Amino acid sequence: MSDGIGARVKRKEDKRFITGKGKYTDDIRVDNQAYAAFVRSTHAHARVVNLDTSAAEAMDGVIAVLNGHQLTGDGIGNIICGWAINSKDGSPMNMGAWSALATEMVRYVGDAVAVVIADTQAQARLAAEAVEVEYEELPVVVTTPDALADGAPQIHENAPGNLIYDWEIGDQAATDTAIAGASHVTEMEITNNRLSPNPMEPRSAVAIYDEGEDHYTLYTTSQNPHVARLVLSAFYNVAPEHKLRVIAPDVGGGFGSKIYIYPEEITCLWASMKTGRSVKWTSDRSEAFITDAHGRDHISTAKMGFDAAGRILGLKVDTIANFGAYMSLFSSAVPTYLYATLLSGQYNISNIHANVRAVYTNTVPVDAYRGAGRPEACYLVERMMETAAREMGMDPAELRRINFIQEFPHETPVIMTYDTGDFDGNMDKAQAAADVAGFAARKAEAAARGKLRGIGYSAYIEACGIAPSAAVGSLGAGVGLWESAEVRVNPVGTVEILTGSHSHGQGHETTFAQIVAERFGIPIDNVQVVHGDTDKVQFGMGTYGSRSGAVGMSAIVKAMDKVEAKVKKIAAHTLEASEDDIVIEGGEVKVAGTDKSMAWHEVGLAAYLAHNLPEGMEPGLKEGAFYDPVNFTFPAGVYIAEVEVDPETGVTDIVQFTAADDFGTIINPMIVEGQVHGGIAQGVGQAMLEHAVYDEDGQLLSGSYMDYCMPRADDLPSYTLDHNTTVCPNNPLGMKGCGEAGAIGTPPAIINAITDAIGNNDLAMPATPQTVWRAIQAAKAPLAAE
Ligand code: MCN
Repeated sequence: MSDGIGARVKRKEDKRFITGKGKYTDDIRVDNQAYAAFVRSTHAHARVVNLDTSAAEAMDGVIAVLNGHQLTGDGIGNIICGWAINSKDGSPMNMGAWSALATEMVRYVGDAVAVVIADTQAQARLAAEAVEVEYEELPVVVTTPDALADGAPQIHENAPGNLIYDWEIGDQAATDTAIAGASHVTEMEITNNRLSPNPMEPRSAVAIYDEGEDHYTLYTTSQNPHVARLVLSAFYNVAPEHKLRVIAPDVGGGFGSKIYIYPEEITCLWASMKTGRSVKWTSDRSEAFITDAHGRDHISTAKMGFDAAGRILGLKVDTIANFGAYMSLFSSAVPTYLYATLLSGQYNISNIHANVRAVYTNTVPVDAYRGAGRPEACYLVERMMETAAREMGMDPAELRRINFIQEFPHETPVIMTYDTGDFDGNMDKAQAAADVAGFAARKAEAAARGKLRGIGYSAYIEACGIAPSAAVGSLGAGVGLWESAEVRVNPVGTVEILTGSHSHGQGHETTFAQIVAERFGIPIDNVQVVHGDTDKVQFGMGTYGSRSGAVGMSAIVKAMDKVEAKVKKIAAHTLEASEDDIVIEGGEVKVAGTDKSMAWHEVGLAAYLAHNLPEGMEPGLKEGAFYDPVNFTFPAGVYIAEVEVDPETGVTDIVQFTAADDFGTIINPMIVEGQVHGGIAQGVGQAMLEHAVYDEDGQLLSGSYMDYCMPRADDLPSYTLDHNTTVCPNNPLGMKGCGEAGAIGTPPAIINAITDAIGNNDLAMPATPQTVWRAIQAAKAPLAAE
């Protein structure tokens, strides 16, 4: 099938995107449109003493200036919501309340204290500047270690010492014993730098309250509109679920930052009801820097013990995760279930113990960003492996091979059961594609040009397909993240797929159509994928955790199974054959081994002509399914970076980058390669360029593209990609997720390559020229002292 599984079909959706015909939230124009502008705290921690809105209210075009007292007075938007994680002593996590508009206190620069609704965006923004807020400044805490220091400023009353939880996984005593008996122990302090997500389309919301119907509609830049509807109604009390429609139209990237329900959506819905106007808010880039949830921001210490042959005996990790000023929806799960459960990496490690403390600081909330916890785990494990190899005088690839898990399923001591993999095979492919054998010659040639050339590995593994109900239930969280689908065959044989997944750059309109084209033998253009609207799709969990292939497409397969069963019954009845002899092939429904057949569209029509149907069969051809995975999927791969560093300036070029990934069955290799390319670019950004930096007063210093450096084309090499396939046994298509791999595997490969080049393992991300230069000088210092 030319458009089916494995075909490099060009993305159907790109025609509208590249011709400027995409319809994003900010493109929505509705009657009675007004605009919102938020008044935001300029202090990182302060008491709100007085709010004077009189001047703003008198300005041209201003409809209302609304504050947090009015909002909470209406019983709305006091956010206390998060994935429940208990501390190791059994106590529940300490969650501070987050009002969508602050009342008494502000806790980070950007915290909203009021909203102006006006006829135009310019009028709203101007009036927001005229709102006078009197603050009483309070002491500020910004960094992760400072948050836990004795006497640190208290950010939420009910989180003593700013501690949200103190959680552990694994066997501490066994791990300590294993490491104590090791012949070599590698110890490191590892920081995972804070990142700003930067999707191309900033967040936006259009809220429409229909007083006649007492009904709300919200257009929003969401990765999971159904979850948004549920949370907005069940937790924030904005509107009853059946009176709220959430539509996420075209969304220009999210990378995790559009999973949560933000204060702006709550406020716009409420403001629409209050003012009787439709309310639109669109963030600009400056606002995005200080309000979009940041990512990463971990500080860890780790010890890895090895026996004399290089086999890992134990890994002990202590991590502090900075959650910013408030907990957002999934933040609690990121450094626990998504991070600590992957600390075994690709290795057979009998003893692992991880302790994770989560803390509040006066910074923007931190939550999932592409990879969410898994890049942090991979970075820690892969930096440890490379450093250990150097310390033990071993080849880093060989050390990895000695420890690779060989047999599957494999249960790790941090509760994951890896289903399949071929880690040696990935390494073979990566080493061949990167021409590792020729590295020494390339290094010598670079040295002759005055450049330091280094090579670095990363063998990443990821748990995708979030999340099987059974696994989530066993971890104490009440809700699994299955997915739903509906397959509708129209009387003319065209097919509509309604899915709970949401595409915001991943090409679902193409890949989802490909599996239908393959199964029913129809052209891909006869398949329409419908998503992102709670009025059209009954329920869905949305897109994150590289789940749409393994979970969302599996739900479609399940629904197609039911459609196929009915199609066979109809064809058997019409063609007077046994159902068991009916096959669907090349757009026809045939009796195997005969010339009897019906065209696909004829069966479609027959399904709606009730008088022709088998006795008792209901008319129509529409089936739905919910798919709950039995396990995560475990994509894995080996990435190899080669860099050249200028020792005079620290300027680093990535001269070669090789990625060998195992994503199980690949539906569309072109889309998968695009996903990997994008992920690597973000990984390069984290490793070498990006850093969200606060000063000691809690002001974001990197709040614009003048200071926050995004990867540009000339920062990126031309990648060499290869694939190794072990089919996932736990979903019907055999797929593993690909959407985050690049962002997970890349940072350690790059830092391992730079540290190899400069001969100093102590190098923090982002490896800017200055950081690299300093590390080169530090490596020289002992020599200079001699
Ligand atoms: N696919 C495939 N074969 C596989 C695996 C996937 O052909 N073996 C296809 C899928 O059908 C889908 C795409 O590749 O079209 C990505 O699938 P998957 O790995 O299941 O990931 P999701 O669709 O669930 O996307 C989520 C993932 C995440 S978690 C982040 S973050 C991310 C990412 O995707 N954010 C993105 N990629 C992004 N790409 C863009 N352009 N914008 C974002 O915000």
